[in-house]
Amino acid sequence: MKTLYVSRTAPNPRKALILLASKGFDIDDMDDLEIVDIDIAKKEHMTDAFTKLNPMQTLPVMTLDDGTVLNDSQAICEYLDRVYGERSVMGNDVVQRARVCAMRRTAEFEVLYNFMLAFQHSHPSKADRVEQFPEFAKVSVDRAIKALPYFEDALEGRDYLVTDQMTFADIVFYLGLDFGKVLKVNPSNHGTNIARFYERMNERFSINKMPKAKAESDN
Ligand SMILES: N[C@@H](CCC(=O)N[C@@H](CS)C(=O)NCC(=O)O)C(=O)O
Repeated sequence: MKTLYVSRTAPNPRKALILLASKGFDIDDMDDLEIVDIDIAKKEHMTDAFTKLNPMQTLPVMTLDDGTVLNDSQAICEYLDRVYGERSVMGNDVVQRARVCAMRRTAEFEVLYNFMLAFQHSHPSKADRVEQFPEFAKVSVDRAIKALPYFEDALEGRDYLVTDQMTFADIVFYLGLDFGKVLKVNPSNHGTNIARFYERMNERFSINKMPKAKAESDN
């Protein structure tokens, strides 16, 4: 049995959960893949057992049947994309794949990553995880906001960033916008195209719409 360790509210694990959901899979009812919920707030990702699995103490992590451990969301999503479902969200030909990659990396480095840095440098729960420089939080938020017009333009007259179907770049950009809300950046205030895009993605993939962790008594 393959196992995917996640926190259902954290952006990087959500990439994998949304990818599978977008391909029509019920993540809690898959024949060959078990989801294990790890509570970051309770520091379950820092236990000895989890650290043995992933010395980086981050989520998501995936283990394969042959014992392979994947400890990065991009690697896990590449694997899931190829193994599950017909259509590739990474792109269906060489040029499409390269364009999805470029857009995904821009969304990741300019938007999601800057919001994550802002969170790490300002939130009390991260104080024992990183050396915090609170002034860096605002700089990072500003940098993410500065990138948004690029995406507003890319969404002009279209539903998704790269092709007429949802790709992994859309998933990462949506997660960037969604995490920005934690930093009080409202996606509705940064252009009509972004607002429309966010609403549509959120309708399908918000934390509330996605399957919840099973109650402990169910396990
Ligand atoms: N490169 C990693 C980064 C993963 C990452 O930073 N995950 C966050 C959740 S979004 C985490 O596990 N944070 C726990 C912590 O910082 O203590 C990936 O993309 O998988």
